[in-house]
Amino acid sequence: MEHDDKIYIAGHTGLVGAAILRKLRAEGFANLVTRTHADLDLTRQAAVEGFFERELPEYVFLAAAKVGGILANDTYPAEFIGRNLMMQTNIIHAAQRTGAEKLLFLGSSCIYPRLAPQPMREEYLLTGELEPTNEWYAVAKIAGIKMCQAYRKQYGFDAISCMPTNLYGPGDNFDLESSHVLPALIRKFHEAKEAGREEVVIWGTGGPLREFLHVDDLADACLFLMERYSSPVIINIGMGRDISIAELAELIRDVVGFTGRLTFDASKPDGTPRKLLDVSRLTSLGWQPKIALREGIEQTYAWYVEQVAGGNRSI
Ligand code: GFB
Repeated sequence: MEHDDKIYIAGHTGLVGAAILRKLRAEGFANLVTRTHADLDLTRQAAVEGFFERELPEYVFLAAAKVGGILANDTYPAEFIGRNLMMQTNIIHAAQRTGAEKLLFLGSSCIYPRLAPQPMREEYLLTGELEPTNEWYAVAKIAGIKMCQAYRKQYGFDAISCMPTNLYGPGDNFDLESSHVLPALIRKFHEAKEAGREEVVIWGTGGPLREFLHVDDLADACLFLMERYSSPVIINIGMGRDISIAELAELIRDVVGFTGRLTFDASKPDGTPRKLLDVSRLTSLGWQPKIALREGIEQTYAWYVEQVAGGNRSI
């Protein structure tokens, strides 16, 4: 990518899109195109095609998606499969039709089989049953990966797909019903500390293991791959190590400074027991994450207190 190439970031207000936008600006890319949901409904094919025909972006980061934590996925299956299929299909098709140079599509570690051998290698995709709580999102994302591979095969379109692990960082969703575990626990511990409550409830048994990558590291990896990677083969992006939910809760409790007790609500779903990525393919290309988990949680908590808990934003 040259600094004056036109780059479209789809989903620039979300956790990942905002981080990619920050990284592109920091690297001096000046010809960046974004559209809010109000300006461009990505589920409307005609609107998306009109936008691509007018703007003719050369590079596309497809970070727009309907995302959420385990409860949101389990509660809104139609939205997770429908909206994601519509948005990604419209963007991939329009980008190819209007001659875009390259497109990066974002998959997720949660679309691998529920009981895939750990750590999960890219070739394990589609080798087993999906996790029931988010199979709808998973099928949509798998379709997006297949569409990128098909458009490369038939049209020679340089579309690549990456598979990020669980992400967190500034700009995350802190709504307690729809968010992922890390932001949810930051908010729960903060509010319990501020209110002087004695207890914080953690969903599930605390036993599942999860890998967490700071979203700024993900953005760095996305630019790295857009510049250097061109293949139909998907590529994992992660930290290469995981932590139990119970250990994560203890870590966040310590960072926030909550002194009460934790209780585990086993009536809530645990989800996949483990989904650690094998990151050797990306490591062999020369990329490494830079932000350690505790440092990333401390930075995210500081952002949350300033931007969200401080009342500067509704959540
Ligand atoms: O982050 P999370 O919602 O999604 O849940 P997944 C991870 C684990 O944390 C589960 C537990 O075992 C939850 O039960 N957990 C404990 C909590 N307390 C909480 C809480 O207060 N809120 C939440 N949300 N979880 C998602 C997929 O799976 O991974 C999505 O459903 C997406 O599609 C995402 O791909 C990356 O990691 O289980």
